[in-house]
Amino acid sequence: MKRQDPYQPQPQHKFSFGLWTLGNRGRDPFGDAVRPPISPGQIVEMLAEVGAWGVNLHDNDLVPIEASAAERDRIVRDFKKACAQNGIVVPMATVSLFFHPVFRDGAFTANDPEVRAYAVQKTMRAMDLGAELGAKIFVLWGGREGTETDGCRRADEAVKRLREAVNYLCDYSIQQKYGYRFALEAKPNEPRADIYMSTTGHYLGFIPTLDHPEMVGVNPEVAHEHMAGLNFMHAVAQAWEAGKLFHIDLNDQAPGRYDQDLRFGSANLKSAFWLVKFLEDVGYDGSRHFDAHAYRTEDYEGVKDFARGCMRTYLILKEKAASWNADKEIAAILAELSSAPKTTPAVGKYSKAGAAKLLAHVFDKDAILRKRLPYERLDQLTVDILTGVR
Ligand code: GCO
Ligand code: MN
Ligand code: MN
Repeated sequence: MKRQDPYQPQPQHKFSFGLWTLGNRGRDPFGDAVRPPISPGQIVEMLAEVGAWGVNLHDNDLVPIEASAAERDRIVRDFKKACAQNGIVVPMATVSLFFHPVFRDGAFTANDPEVRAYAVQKTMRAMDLGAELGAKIFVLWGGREGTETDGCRRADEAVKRLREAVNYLCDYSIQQKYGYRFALEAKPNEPRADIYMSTTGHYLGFIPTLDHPEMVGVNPEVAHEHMAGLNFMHAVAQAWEAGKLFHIDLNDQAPGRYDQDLRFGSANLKSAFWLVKFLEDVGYDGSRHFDAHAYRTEDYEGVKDFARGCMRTYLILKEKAASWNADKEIAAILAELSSAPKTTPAVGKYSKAGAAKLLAHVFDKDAILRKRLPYERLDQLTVDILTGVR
């Protein structure tokens, strides 16, 4: 009997891809498309074939920006049918506020009030579309919300405009009973020279200033934090700890490069491992969304290889994380790291009596220093597990 592939994706893994990811035609700033267009219905079929669970979309990935109401309804009807036939769900929707030239100076933060109003209207329509398809997460990525010259507006004015727009959209969701949770996606640059809200941490600071902070969280992306030279898992952990990890964009990226959108785990396997381990350890139960695309050298068979690779790598790393957690030597090191003499005063929450005790305690710094911190061994054990020799 053939053994079942342990890395075969299942619906409970919640792997999703954007229409724009499998549908990416390999265009870049220097060269034209290398793959022919493929319809949303065909992408959904492809997703089912490779074993994914969900498909996400921008409004205009599905409905052309100039479509009439009747065209829109027909397209949505056909797409819903394709999703149902292929057993694919739509967990997240988003809006393109970057592709059309009208957004050349941004959308919610643009200087032209007409552009700002149009951006809010376009987002409301994208929310209608997503709700019709069953999406409960709405991602806002401000790709054009930024500057080349900071002479164009005061940067705090941009924050105020962004707040006004997000507040408006939250109220729209409440009024329409859509039940959306918004996930704000940060990026430091590209396509603008500098984008406002450049990291997940910036958004975590912004969210508590909103009218409905409980409706708004973040959508951190591997590539975006790596472009800023940051540790992605740390950003994810802070979002998680704040109850704000509403969605996640998985891909890969070498720091200091252009926005690469590489297959998950293909550039920095070890960072990907710590990330997967974190998500699995804490029990994150949202989508594992891949916002990446195949190499420009691939055809559509290669696009499937790319999609399968993203999910396979995630599942391999999930298995490695389980091995890491079950490893006796690692467990012993971890236990040793946080041991301390019984006489150590607990800090905890401040009390007058506790503070007096703490102030009176004499710390033996030489004894503290004698304690070993075998991080070299710990990290090598991790490498052994990751490379399959342990
Ligand atoms: C990028 C972004 C986008 C967004 C998408 C969803 O670098 O282009 O990651 O792919 O995730 O627009 O809003
Ligand atoms: Mn990106
Ligand atoms: Mn993204």
